[in-house]
Amino acid sequence: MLEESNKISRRQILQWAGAGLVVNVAGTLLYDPIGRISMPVNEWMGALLLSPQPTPDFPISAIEPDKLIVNSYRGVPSIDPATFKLKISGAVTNPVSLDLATIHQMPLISMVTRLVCVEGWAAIVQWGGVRLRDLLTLAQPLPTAKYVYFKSADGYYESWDLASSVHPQTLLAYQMNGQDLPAENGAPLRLAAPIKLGYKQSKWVTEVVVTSELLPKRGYWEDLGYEWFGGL
Ligand SMILES: Nc1nc2c(c(=O)[nH]1)N[C@H]1C(S)=C(S)[C@@H](COP(=O)(O)O)O[C@H]1N2
Ligand SMILES: [Mo]
Repeated sequence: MLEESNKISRRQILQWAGAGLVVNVAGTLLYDPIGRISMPVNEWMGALLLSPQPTPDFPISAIEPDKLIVNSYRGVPSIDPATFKLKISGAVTNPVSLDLATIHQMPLISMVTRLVCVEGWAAIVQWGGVRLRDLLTLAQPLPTAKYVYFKSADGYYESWDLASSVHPQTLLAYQMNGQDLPAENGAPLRLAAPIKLGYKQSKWVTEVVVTSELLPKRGYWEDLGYEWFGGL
């Protein structure tokens, strides 16, 4: 499964190399074919190149359905999957609005990872969904892209750094423990990633907005005092 992402970034690196661009590990363009040191830091390419190693999967037999506690700050919003569209906009060259049929045609990634809530519980969960990086690639973030905002149908909101957003195990999931994602766990689409705490993993995501700046409203719990990065 993880082969796919390596292919994407390898292909992209080859394209950049073919264009004569030399990029260092931080994603700074060192020189262009004419030899000028010309371009500013390219956050999007840098994030793809620097994307951290995947964390190991648990075996499917390790899932803990009974340990997963539904944690929603204000109940379950109603969403009609037939008319649902995921919007990706902001600092991108190609804003998109995708229906669920389109998203379900994209490569389906499965992973078995641990969800950790700061309230003192954790559960090993199997998630199936699309990589956020594949969705972002469709929208083509601008070179200045640095953060990704998520808006949810219940009014919840979150912001992530770009590197975590393009991690190969950062999914917009639509399956959980081998079934369609239940409404209370965020259907039709929720964030799932083993690299961030539970509160970073927005359920009922309707909009993804790429930005170059961290905006004053950083996240529902963060604005009430929780730490922003929320890494694991
Ligand atoms: N939209 C939305 N997403 C959310 C929340 C929420 O209240 N609303 N709660 C967060 C918290 S604190 C946790 S621990 C996880 C819990 O996911 P679960 O309800 O599927 O167990 O969802 C996160 N995502
Ligand atoms: Mo949580």
